[in-house]
Amino acid sequence: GRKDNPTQLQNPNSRTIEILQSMCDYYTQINDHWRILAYRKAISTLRRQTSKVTTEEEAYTLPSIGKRLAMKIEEIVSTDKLRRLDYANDKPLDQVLALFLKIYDVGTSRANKWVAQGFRTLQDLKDKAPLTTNQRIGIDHFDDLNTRIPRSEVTALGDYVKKEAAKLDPDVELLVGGSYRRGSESSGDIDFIVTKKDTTSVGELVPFLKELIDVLTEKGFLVATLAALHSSRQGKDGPGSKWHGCCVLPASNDAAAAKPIWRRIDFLLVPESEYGAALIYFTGNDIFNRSLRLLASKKGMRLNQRGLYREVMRGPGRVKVREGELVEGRDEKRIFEVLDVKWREPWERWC
Ligand code: DCP
Ligand code: MG
Ligand code: MN
Repeated sequence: GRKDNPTQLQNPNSRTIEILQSMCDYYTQINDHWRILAYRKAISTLRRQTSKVTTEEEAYTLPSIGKRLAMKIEEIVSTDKLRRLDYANDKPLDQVLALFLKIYDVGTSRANKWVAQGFRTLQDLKDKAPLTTNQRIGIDHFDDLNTRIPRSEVTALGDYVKKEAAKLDPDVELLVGGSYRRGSESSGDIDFIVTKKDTTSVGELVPFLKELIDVLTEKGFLVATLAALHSSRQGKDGPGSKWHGCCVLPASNDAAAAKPIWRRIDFLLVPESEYGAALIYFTGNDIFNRSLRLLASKKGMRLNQRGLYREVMRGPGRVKVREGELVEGRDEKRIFEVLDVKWREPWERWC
C-alpha cells in the first residue's frame, strides 16, 4: 500500500517518480530512445524538488519538463496512476500486434512500428497515427471485415452480381473461387473470377468490369474501393487486372433492417486463354498453390496464374528466358496432366 511505502518519506514526489520510472522502463523495452531520455530528465528534475508537484502548470515551469509530461504528472497526482501506463501493462504486446495485423492493408512491419510508437488500441490509431485511406476503412469497419461470411450469404452475394453482369453482357462468365470453391462453410471474402469466351487478353474484359463496378456501386451493392482497376498493371507474376472492395447484401439494405455487414469482395479478370491457370491460382489454397509451383519447377517448368510454361534456355550462357514457352493455360485439368499429378477436386485442395 501507499501509506506504508518508506520512500514516500524521502521525497514528496516519490510516487510520481515511481510511475514515470515504469513508463521509462517500458520505453526502454521498446527502444524508444527519445522518450527514454525525456523521462530520465524529468525524473531527475522531480528528484531535486523539495515540495510535491501537483499541477500541470507547476510542473511545466520546471526544467526539462514539457507540456505532455506536465499533463502526465498532474494525472498521476490526481488519479494515483497513468492511463497510458495501464495500456502498456495490461495488454501483452503480441496481442496488440495481432490486433493491428487484422486491419486491412497492414503488414507486420507497419504493425510493429505502431506498437513501438506506443499505440495500443484501434482508437489510438484513429486519433494519432497517419493512416492510408484503406487502413482507415479497415479500422472503421474492423468488426465487419473480420467477420467470416456464411456460405449461404456468399451464394446470395454471388448470385446478385451474376444477375447484374448477365444484363450487361450475357457471354461473360463469373465464378466464385477462393475458399467458397473449395467448399468452405464460411469465407473471409468473395473471390470472383471473370472471363469470356475467345478472349486472349485482360484488356478485352476491362470495359465490362468498369461498367459492372459502376452499376453495382449505383445500386448500393458496392460500398468502398480498396484497389481500383488498373488495366495496365500486369506484373510478371502479380495480379493482372483486379478490383478489390467492399459490398453489402441488398436485401439487408433498407432502413428497417439491421445495419448491413460490410463484406470484402475481389474481382480477377482473366482471358479465356489463361482461365485454367487462373482457376488454380484463385481457388488455392495458398499452400496448395505453392506446392504445385514447386513441383512444376522441379520438372523444369514454371506455373503462375497465367499459365504453365516450360523453361527455355537461350542466348549466351544459356540464361533462362523470362516466361518460357507456354505449355498450357486454358484448361485446369490439362495443367494437372502435364504436371503428372492426380487431379484434385477444388474441395480437396486444402494444402
Ligand atoms: N492466393 C495465393 N497466395 C496468396 C494469396 C492468395 O495463392 N498470398 C490465392 C489462393 C487463395 C486465393 O488466392 O485461395 C484467394 O485468396 P483469399 O485471400 O481470398 O483466400 P481464400 O479465399 O482461400 O480464403 P478466405 O476464406 O480467407 O478468403
Ligand atoms: Mg477468399
Ligand atoms: Mn480474396
